[in-house]
Amino acid sequence: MGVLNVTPDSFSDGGRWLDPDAALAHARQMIADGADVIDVGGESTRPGATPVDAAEEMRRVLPVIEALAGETVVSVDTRKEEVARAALAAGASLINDVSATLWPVAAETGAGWVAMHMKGDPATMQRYADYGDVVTEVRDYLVGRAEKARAAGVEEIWVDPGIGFAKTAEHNLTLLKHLDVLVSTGWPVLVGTSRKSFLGRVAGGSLTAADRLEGTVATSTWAITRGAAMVRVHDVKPVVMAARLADQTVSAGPAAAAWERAGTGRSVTVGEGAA
Ligand code: HH2
Repeated sequence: MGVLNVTPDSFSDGGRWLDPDAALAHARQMIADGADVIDVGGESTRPGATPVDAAEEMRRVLPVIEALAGETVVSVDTRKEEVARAALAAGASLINDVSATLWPVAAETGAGWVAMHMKGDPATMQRYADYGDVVTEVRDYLVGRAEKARAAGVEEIWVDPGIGFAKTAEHNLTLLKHLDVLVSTGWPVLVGTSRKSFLGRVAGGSLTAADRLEGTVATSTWAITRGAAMVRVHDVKPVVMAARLADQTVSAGPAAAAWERAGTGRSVTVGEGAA
């Protein structure tokens, strides 16, 4: 899943793809580099980000979604029902929902749905980075949401531990270490570590977002070898290469199997991988 942030303030690429032509060119490059899904977002969810209203969010994402919809699978990264509905009408087929609340929209429209774990909202979430057992808590929350969505009739459901959302660096690493606990629930798992700040801290310094590529490749590869079915990244080309090697190394081909389980109707050839 290639990230396309049509925002002025995203933490690693804010302002770069605000112009629709620049956004489209970047999306097409990510597709050429091997992305299977383009995730279009119009509101930053970094800690402390300023919320935007639905009209502004739609103004940012809809032209890009309309232009891309015939070319690839498009997901919309939003917490707002109104934006999700408009994006689906414009051709998106997956709701990437960091609030994990929009399954009724997916049920009603037949769209796919990503449930991501977070506590609070982006403005407040780092206050809630407090867990007894982070792995169990995140798993139970996501399974609960996925079961609700399935009962409501959503067919394509993904779960995502929400790396960096109400989590310390230690929580992020623990969730990655025990990713198999989430994978073993049977719901296809999406993981987004791309350029996140814990990668810099773990490497012994803060590092700028652009310097977190190696950490992104390492953690995405780890996630795939632990059974993640999709990784959400800004730097598609290096991660696709690493993902393909990881998939070929893991003979069971978890990415392909999980995509089939998700009932997406899309298939990934074992050995080609998903990213
Ligand atoms: N991370 C971000 C945004 N959306 N969605 C899912 N499912 N999983 C994630 O880990 C995830 C996400 C944050 O990254 P980014 O979009 O690059 O930054 P910003 O929120 O500042 O636009």
